[in-house]
Amino acid sequence: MFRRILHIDMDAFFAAVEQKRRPELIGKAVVVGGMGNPFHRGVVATASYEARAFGIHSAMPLKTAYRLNPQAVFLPVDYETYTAESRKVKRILREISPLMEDVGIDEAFLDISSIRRSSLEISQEIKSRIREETGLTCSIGVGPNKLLAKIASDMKKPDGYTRISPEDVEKVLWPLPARKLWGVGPKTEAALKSMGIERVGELASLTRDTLVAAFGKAYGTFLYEASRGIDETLLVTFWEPKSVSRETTFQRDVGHWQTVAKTLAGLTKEAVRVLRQGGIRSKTVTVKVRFSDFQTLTRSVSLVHGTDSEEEIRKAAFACFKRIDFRKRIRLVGVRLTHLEKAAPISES
Ligand code: TTP
Ligand code: MG
Repeated sequence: MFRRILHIDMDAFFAAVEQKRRPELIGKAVVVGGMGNPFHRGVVATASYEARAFGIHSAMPLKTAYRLNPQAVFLPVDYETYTAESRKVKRILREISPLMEDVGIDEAFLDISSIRRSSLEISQEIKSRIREETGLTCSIGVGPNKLLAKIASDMKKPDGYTRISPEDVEKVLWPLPARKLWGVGPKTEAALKSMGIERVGELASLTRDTLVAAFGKAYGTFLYEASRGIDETLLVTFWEPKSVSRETTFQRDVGHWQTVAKTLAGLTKEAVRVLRQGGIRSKTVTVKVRFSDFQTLTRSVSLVHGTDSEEEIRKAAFACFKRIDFRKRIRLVGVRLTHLEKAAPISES
């Protein structure tokens, strides 16, 4: 079975955050870098797509950027604000799947192999949630591994969605310059050039022995496999969740017990899915209800053993729910699973 990996990369990240906080900059050439003064030293961290049209790009001296477009708006780098936005994005991603690898301030991998929805649907949900909660856009790549997902996210920008399947390797991967492979930097690029290799396809024409002789066993093997779209590396997840929760606010306050119960069952199912996907068990189930007058009640049940059984957790959730006096209309219902512990590792099936 193939894995399904997403790579999410924010569009013109620093510049987009600046445009969001100063909407008068939307549609304008914005250059973020250094102290934001093109007459002082410093390089471009990023440029809005409008500025890129003038040939301005990351790592270019601010002075050069100014020469290319003196009308551009130059702004200083404000890491604190970008980090805060980055955290919001990562939180959304972790809610979709706990198997998230945080790669940098504006990118992450997400393993969605065990989510029973299409990659497109999941990506649309990610995009709309990021847009709602941060006002920003991202591009998403889908592939059977990190290597191809990362290449895919870069193929259509901004706000793109690109899928590369294993059959596409020849058509999509081989025409690309070799440095597009994650792990091929300028040094390798130069070494390959001296061997007459510029494209991934040309790299793929070399034997494993040739590559190992030129680059050593580990890196030579990496190049051999990468040029064929092969990448078995797993996501590196550092995240230890403290709770998994799902809640929903009704469009209109609800007076029917059955409706709330049905919603609670759905939310519980969702929470259990996330739990299982992370290979986690929970020992405490809490249900939260908010009434139309905003009075909020929670009820908890502790289990003897940690569990990831949907039935057990649903029963616990309903035991909580039944302890809530249902005399007013309900505005919100939610379930939270806490006292988490690692289950035995899930096997790939
Ligand atoms: P990138 O994802 O490479 O660039 P980007 O998000 O600005 O644009 P794109 O739409 O092409 O993805 O980098 C993310 C952020 O990292 C970027 O907004 C600014 C910062 N950065 C630097 O500070 N210096 C650099 O040389 C690069 C490449 C990025
Ligand atoms: Mg980006």
